Amino acid sequence: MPDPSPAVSSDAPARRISRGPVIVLIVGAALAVSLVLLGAELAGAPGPTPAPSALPGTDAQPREVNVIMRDYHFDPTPLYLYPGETIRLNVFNAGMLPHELVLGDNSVQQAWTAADAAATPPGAFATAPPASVDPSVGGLRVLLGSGESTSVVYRVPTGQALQMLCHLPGHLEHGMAGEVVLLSR
Ligand SMILES: [Cu+2]
Repeated sequence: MPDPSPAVSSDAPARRISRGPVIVLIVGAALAVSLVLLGAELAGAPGPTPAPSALPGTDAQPREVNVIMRDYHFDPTPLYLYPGETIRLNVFNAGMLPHELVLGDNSVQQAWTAADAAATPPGAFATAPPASVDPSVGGLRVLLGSGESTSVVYRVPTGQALQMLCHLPGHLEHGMAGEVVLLSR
């Protein structure tokens, strides 16, 4: 009498095979999702990176440049600017802490380093006096609390190496420095 096991054994591989495509689909879907996420990451999809290929801004039509401040870094870095162009700098503080954006050359950075150090309150509950520098220092400085944003129109100077730094006490030491790359027109 023939054993009925062939029917069973032919059933078993069929079940095993039927699971195979499901696993392949799950792995495939996970791979597709991670490729999409990787693609978004590489393309800088969520906004802050201004395309270096954009045309220089003018007084009549400032170029929109977005910078997001996070806890201890600027996004994007490097920041691409054309010397002499006019930008509308939209700054958003997405960090939990207050942050400062100082855009300027070395003398501008030094002036704000000193001003912020002088304004630092001596105790935890002391109120900080507002930091300021002589208007002749130039440059650009934005100070924002967590979740705040602002937009400023700014003419990028020519012939200066620029940096984007946060001089609030301890922040630079934590790496809150952004590189500025000046593009040729
Ligand atoms: Cu900061």
